[in-house]
Amino acid sequence: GAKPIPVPPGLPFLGNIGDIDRELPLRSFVALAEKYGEIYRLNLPGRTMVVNSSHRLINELCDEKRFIKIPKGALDQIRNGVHDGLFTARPNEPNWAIAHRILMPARAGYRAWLHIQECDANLNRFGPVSIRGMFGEMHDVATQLALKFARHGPTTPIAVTEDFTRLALDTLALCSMGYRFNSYYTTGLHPFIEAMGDFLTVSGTRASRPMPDWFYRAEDAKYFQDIEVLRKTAMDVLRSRKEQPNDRKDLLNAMLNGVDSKTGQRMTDESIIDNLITFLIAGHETTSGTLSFAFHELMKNPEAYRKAQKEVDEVVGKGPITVEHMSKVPYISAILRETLRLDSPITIFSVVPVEDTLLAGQYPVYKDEAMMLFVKQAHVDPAVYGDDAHEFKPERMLDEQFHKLPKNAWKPFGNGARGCIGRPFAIQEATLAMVMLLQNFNFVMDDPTYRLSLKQTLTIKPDGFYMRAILRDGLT
Ligand code: MNH
Repeated sequence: GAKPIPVPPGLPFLGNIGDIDRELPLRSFVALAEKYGEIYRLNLPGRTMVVNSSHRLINELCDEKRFIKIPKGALDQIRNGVHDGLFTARPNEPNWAIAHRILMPARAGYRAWLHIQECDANLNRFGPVSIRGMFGEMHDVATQLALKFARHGPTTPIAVTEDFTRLALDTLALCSMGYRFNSYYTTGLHPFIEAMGDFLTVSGTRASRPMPDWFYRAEDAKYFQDIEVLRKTAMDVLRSRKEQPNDRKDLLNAMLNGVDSKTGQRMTDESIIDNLITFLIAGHETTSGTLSFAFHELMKNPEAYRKAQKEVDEVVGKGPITVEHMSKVPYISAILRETLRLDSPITIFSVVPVEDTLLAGQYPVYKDEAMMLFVKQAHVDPAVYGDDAHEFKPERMLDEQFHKLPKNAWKPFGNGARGCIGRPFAIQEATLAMVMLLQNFNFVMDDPTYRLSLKQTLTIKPDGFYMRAILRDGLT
């Protein structure tokens, strides 16, 4: 029979809005899950959301016939800048399907690609572009990071997350459109990066403004100016590529030259610009957060650190790192998977039921109501990961164990057709960075008493996490 979904007691009119920490919403979602269990509903002004934290509910919500993605909250606000780009498109927006077919790997490999080998050379694609082919440019940017660490010497604290954000942004811009931000060689941030950061922050706050819109006139003026900066930069890159075509195997050429297999249509300039900006938005914080958390886990787990460095020394040694090495470091891959389980940078994403329905055969939920998939919490469900679910154990993510996980038990990249399109890109970039850094440096925590604290924007990342990098025997 039907069972009511628990609702934390709230205030009249404001509902549960006061139950959500404005700085770190994650903290509240975890606390409420611990108190109310695998499912609870929050009443917010003008809408409700149902927060799901167990594997069995997440598994059900991954059924794309019953539940679809409709961007809400911050994601809906991001549409002000990138419209129906891949990340923010609503169901049935034709530009999504066209871009998806042009940029997704061929159907045959698609399922395997989503669930199995990230580093399989044949499946490892971004539409017509092979991720392998991007290795050289990824290596170029990773080398700039290593050089900076070496320049710093062993005593300067490294702002870990900031430097990985530079890596992620520079890598994306270079590999997707041949553009160099040169973040390791400038003091301030590139105007595009500055504008993007502010645009994302305000997209987040705009989604839950306590005051009426006229109160935020100045903030909005700046917000729409920032959007202009983003679009103008992308438009300039597109225009110069059209004026001087080249045969780079990058995402911009894939979008410019791609023809949709189903409709025969090409992507419009608007849609190309939307998606160029989308790749930078969707790909930089997530990849940077993953690397930051991975190193934090290594600092806290010396045994795993030792094994990782040993693997790098045995597989790569002191010589140059090549693309072939990327699929030969199973322990590093497992570290990234385990990091994405415990520290998923995207902690939560949402879908809506296509019609009124019951969850787990008992909880009534409504058409178009936000169903939150709280994957970070489901990733520690003892029903799947056991009593040591909270412990960092890369061994459980080695291929053999990883492929035996129940369906939808590991969802850091989202789900189905709306799942991450940049996954092999991110994995190759993160693997390379880890291998290069472990090969060349010994890392220590700058403050050995540091306890993880989190910063939340669209994603989460460590706050105030500093390491120091000690060269092992000169850069290779
Ligand atoms: Mn990525 C969608 C996580 C790296 C481009 N990405 C998603 C979603 C998650 C996600 C979760 C689904 C969001 C939702 O359902 O609302 N992404 C990640 C993580 C990493 C990542 C954890 C790194 C680690 N993503 C990247 C990179 C790129 C990228 C790198 C670009 C090169 N992601 C996307 C795009 C989408 C997406 C584009 C939207 C896909 C679609 O809906 O068609």
